[in-house]
Amino acid sequence: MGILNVTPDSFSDGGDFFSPEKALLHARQMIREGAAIIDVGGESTRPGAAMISVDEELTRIIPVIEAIKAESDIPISIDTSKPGVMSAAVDAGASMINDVRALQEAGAVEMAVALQVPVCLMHMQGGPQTMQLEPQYDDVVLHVKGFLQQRIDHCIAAGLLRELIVIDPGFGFGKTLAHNQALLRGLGQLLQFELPLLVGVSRKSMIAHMLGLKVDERRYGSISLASIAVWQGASIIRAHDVAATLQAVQVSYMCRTAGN
Ligand code: 7PM
Repeated sequence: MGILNVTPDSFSDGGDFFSPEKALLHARQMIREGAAIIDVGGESTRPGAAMISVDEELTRIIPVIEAIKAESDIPISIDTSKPGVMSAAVDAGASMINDVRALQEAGAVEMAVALQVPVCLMHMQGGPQTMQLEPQYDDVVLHVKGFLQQRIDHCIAAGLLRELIVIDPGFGFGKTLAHNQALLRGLGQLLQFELPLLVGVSRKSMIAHMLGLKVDERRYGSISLASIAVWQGASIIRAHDVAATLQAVQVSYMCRTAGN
């Protein structure tokens, strides 16, 4: 899953793809490099980032979704928590919802049920404004599992088909380095849901906390973490550097699943 941020303030690509024209060029490159899904996001989830209106989010993402759709059949995922954005994005051609708030905003579950598209439910402790202040867990893997279980149950009870659900432990969302490391080591425990597991570690600050690298220096660490996640059973990797990440996760997957 290639990351296409259409925000003026995204932490790791500095809003490089903010104009629809630049976003389209970047989408084309990720498609050439082998992306299976393009994840289009118009709302920054950067810690402390300002909230934006539905209209502002739509102005950012709809032209980009339409432009990709006009020349490619690649599945487009919409990174949003707002029901109005989910609906407009799917109308414009998106075929998946990626919600870092796991459909907890008012009306979001109902909208996902109405749209009948795959949905990624991600764990986050606190909100984007506060999540990195002082994250705490007794057992982060158990906590994330419990949260995902609750959200899965809630969404299914509301009418979402189980086969449309993808889960994600939300690396970096209200987690310290030790929490992120424990989640990566225990990632296999999330396979108990028997749902596809999505992991996003690309350029994240956990790499900086281990190695002290700036955001544009985290490529090799990102690729290594992606490879570990696939080794642990992840089936979708959300990444900025598609070609390099794909090569790494393909060899990881092939070694993991090879017969002998
Ligand atoms: C600050 C912190 C800025 C985190 C940007 C980010 C994920 C996601 C993001 C993830 C899923 C980034 C993230 N991360 N969606 N959206 N899983 N499903 O690195 O880990 O782009 S935003």
